[in-house]
Amino acid sequence: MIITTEIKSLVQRIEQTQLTVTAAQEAQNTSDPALIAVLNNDVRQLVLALTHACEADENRLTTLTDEPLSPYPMDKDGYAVSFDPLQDEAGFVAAWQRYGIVVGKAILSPEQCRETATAIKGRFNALSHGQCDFDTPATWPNMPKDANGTPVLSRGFLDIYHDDVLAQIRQNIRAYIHHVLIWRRPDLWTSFDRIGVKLPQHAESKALPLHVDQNPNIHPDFKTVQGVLAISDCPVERGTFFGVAGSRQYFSHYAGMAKNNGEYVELDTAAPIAKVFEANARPIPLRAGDYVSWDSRTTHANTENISNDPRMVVYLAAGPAQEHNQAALAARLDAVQSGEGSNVREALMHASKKPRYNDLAALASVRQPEQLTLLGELLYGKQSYRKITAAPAP
Ligand SMILES: O=C(O)CCC(=O)C(=O)O
Repeated sequence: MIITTEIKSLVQRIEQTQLTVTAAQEAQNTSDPALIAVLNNDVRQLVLALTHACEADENRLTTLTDEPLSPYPMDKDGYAVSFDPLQDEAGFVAAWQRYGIVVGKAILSPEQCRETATAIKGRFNALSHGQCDFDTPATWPNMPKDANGTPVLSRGFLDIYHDDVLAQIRQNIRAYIHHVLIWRRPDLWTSFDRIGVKLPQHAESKALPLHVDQNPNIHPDFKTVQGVLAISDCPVERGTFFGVAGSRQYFSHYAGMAKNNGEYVELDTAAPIAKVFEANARPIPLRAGDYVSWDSRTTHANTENISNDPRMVVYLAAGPAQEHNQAALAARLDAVQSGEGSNVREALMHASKKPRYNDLAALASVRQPEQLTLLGELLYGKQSYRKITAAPAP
């Protein structure tokens, strides 16, 4: 086990202080240096406590093989069962090990979900100079497009990769703990990925086909994790994650389906294994604030939005920090600087293809600068974990 009483109380303190810092920033548009120092000190203590706990941890997670495929559990309301790793670490870890999928509980509070939804709608609205709005279908033909005529929203992806609204989620302390329990190490980088929006019954809100985002001919073993954080409830009809629990044990079947060296491999529906995947694929409906992570070897897709409300999610993940890899580090810092999304696997930059919408000037004009905490700076690669683990206690 990794979560100790000390870790729980540090997380609680960090959450409390973070709330106070945010309230002060909103009220006075300035940060209180004394509070920031308290926050940073607690983050340092947390990273150290997690380092010790992970070193002492005997639980080397392995992929369970030869298990019959069984669906991820649902609650009585038809939503995926979610686990709070601070309250039920064993349940969280057992779900991950068994299904290669786990849903974290209430990573964002209802208030944080509301603020995030408002911010996402606001950025979209600002990009279109007030001409296009999620909630008014008559305005959708005014969707912002780049010089090539490519819309900012396509196939359920909103091509915004860098903004404070994403930073606040990436440095969320509960998301961090969720990732530490999956990777069994505290020195992580956040992925740089997009926002997901499926407008109600829109042509760009169709289901994705079953696929994996890891090429077994290039990376045959456990390599990356992906995830979707629900900003509003995602019942099946609004569009939600759709996955085959436990399917990572059959990942090697994709070797013959990969058409090139890219990481996206679509399921060949004529392959014998396709019947197994199709029979076991299930929607994973998410409550607002819940967060599903999956091993990238898992067969997955998403469902169409046939409801009357927009699906709003954030694509989120983390993986081991590659601080020794100068090229990866430079790619990340460049991306933060330019606001561009791209696909650099070693740098945890997760655009599946070149982003379709490329008006970086328009994106920059609506971008709210990231207010990173110490944890955020570590997760972005702007500070090194080595400085924390090597420093003598203050
Ligand atoms: O939107 C989702 O729930 C899943 C999207 C997906 O298939 C992916 O990110 O690879």
